Amino acid sequence: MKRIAVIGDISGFGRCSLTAAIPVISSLGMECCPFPTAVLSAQTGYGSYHLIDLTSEFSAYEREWQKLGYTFDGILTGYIASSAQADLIASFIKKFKSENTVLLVDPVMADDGEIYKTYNQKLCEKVSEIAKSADIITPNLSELCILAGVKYSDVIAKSEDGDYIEFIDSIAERLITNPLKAVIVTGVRFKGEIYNIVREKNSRSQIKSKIFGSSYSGTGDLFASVICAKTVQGVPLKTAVNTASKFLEKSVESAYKENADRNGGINFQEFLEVLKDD
Ligand code: PXL
Repeated sequence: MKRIAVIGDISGFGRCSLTAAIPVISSLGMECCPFPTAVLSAQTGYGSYHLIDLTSEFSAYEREWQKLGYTFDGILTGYIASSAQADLIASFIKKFKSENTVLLVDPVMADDGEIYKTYNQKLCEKVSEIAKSADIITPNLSELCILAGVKYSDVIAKSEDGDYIEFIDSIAERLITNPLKAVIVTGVRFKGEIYNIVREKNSRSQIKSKIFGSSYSGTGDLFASVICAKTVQGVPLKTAVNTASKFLEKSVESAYKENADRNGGINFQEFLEVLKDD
């Protein structure tokens, strides 16, 4: 059975990070091995939460995995609790990534032009370094801007231009340097629809979906989990993005129709079957 290590937090509420990755990867018939970076009572978008940073446990946890001698077909990284932990993750990747491992770095840092409450510039710089070692990255627009050193407000200022998608793609293209093979810019809003832009070395494609309400917690984590699992299965990237977009569209629509709180995430549990379509 294929095996994917997922480095991310476990949050009691928010349907994000590990509570998104475990069901997605498992439903696609793969073993999901969680490497928890933090435990939170709820994701940080909630007004109040309790956060247990697991940085001090990282090395002991990793040592036990080394003793087991397992290898991974995929490694997926997401929410990082501290800049010291980012260094440990970089070193984990060196130890556990083989030539055949798909490394997907979801550079979780920011949304709507604002970095997350528990992030700072130093951590963002380290996330950017880790992203350079990936095969695939899945930034949202805010994260793309941080990775490329571009001002978010300058990009948003162009959001009414006819060539907005091409403009964003040109920023993504600049990030493609060996070993990074693909940049997928997620959740770009343009002309009343939402786009996922797939930039590979010599090609671009985009998949659009309907917009339902605002941005919901966990969508980026669900998206990255689908792409990582499908890529490990050998599914072409564009097909994987198509499936992930359909899965998210249905899950967001269901949450929207329920009038659900954006912090609580989306109703993906109802649509895990959609993932098996291709
Ligand atoms: O979905 C990204 C994410 C993951 N984990 C935690 C978060 C967030 C975004 O706010 O707070 C704990």
